[in-house]
Amino acid sequence: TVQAPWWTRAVVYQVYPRSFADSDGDGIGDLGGVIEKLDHLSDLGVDVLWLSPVYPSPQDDNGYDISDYQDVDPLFGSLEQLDALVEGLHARGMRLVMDLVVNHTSDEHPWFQESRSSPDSPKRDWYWWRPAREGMAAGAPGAEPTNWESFFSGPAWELDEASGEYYLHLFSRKQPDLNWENPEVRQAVYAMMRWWLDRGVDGFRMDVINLVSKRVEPDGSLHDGPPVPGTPYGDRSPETVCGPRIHEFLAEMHREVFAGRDGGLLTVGETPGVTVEDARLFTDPARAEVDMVFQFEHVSLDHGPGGKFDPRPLSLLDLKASFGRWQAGLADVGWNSLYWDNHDQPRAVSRFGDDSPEHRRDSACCLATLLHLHRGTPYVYQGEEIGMANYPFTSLDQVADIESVNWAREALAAGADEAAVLAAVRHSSRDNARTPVQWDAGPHAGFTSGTPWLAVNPDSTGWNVAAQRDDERSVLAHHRRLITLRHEDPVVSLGSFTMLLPEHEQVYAFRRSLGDDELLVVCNVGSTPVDLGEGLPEVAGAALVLGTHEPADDGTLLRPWEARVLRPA
Ligand code: TEU
Repeated sequence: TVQAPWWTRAVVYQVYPRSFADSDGDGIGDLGGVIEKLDHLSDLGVDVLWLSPVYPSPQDDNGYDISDYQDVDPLFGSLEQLDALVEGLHARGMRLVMDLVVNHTSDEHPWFQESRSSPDSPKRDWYWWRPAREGMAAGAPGAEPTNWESFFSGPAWELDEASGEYYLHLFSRKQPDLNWENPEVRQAVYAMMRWWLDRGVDGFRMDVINLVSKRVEPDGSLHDGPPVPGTPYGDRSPETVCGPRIHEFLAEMHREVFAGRDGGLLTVGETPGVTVEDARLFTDPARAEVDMVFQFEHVSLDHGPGGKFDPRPLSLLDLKASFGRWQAGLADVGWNSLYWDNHDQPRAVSRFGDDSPEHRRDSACCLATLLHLHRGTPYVYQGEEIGMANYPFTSLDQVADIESVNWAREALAAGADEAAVLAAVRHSSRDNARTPVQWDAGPHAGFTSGTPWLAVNPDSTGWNVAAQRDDERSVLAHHRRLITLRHEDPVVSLGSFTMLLPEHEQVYAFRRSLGDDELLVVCNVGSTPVDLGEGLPEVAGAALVLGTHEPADDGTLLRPWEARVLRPA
């Protein structure tokens, strides 16, 4: 039998460096700050650090707009500090995964500058340049080459006055899309990746990697998407998500970059819009593409018809049906990654839990238990391990993220009510995840000695790492126990998954089995008690392996947000 890969037992921790820890007092987190906090990560027990981008960047999208792939932005430190970070992690038995953002560069990257310089530039074809729509004057409303909307509001095409042509940017206009159809582009990306691996990093989290293959005709034409009601745009997804050459490109990348290197590496593709069927292909080891992908289904269930800024309540039945399908779909082939939070999502305890003082600790622990006991590799986003919550924004001026800022501007311009716009931003903004990590109860939560670039959550006096470090009942201690359990118990890492009580409106329950061994997980996903009654007879008499409420009751009554991991008698 083949030995299971190391990452089936691993837990990954994401650092968003701008908001993690500031070592030089400029109010922006940096590599020095990450290095100072490495013991926090080893105490927590995580195996891998995924570092969001630290490369030179104009910071239009907080570093996801890269102007040099092979250096570190002075804002964050230096290449020497990056080397020191790798060394510090390796010395503690952890690995470093870098963010790889190659669907697009910054418009200030020399490749784009050269591409833009002239239609005859040898790099013109490294990006997506297209003339205005046939029969229309460049710059006229609706003359964009296709009807796609950008992720950050407005059309996905920007007119370059000098040449009269448009370039494609699925994200901000300062993030032009690279043309992966051009083999020179792909080889330049692979060479850059090899350079980082040779330097000692242990893998990549690949930003929107399933968008790199667009559906393009042999003559170079791209297609409009079907109209999106209530907007002037068409749906770009069928034209850009998991395009015709995506598996070819990832297999090529694997051959060119990863083949022949040792098995200590980790690759995870960020793949919005991916289906279970696509994910099986991406993560089937026999196909050699990537180890796992981030899917977005469970974090879209509370989006209304108007998208993420039009939220609706989450239905637990939908959540269970979704996770259940992903667990089943990748049971025999492929692998799941498991997450609630990252730098793009509102805080899980506020979104899926209950962040009122009464239930915050318990719901944060319950959600963590639920996630970490699934089959797959769990990802913990900075601050999640202490139950950090959404920020109580009271004004749009407090928001910095380009996605929220652009969306709010457009909504207000279209006549939306200001209070409603603020409420949507408060609920859904990515800045909820980007407020500084709360290290202690001191000024600016110990994040910086200067003025933080984004305000610290006022709840930091009560909710911080220092207050939780030695408290066995804390959210932090609970995460430590969950991580240890995954390391030590093969049922957690490798056991099969069976959903139980799929129709129960408040209980999330499942079984994990490996050989003769079995774990039963029962979670009360609600702020009122619930009695399991006759629903799961195995609960009575089962031994508690790990729970949110100890000492546990061995009856069938679950307290609000109580989660139990049980070993049936
Ligand atoms: O995100 C891609 C993505 O699909 C979304 O999560 C998106 O950012 C947005 O939140 C949609 O509502 C990745 C990065 O994680 C994100 O921070 C970047 O802004 C984006 O790509 C562009 O690089």
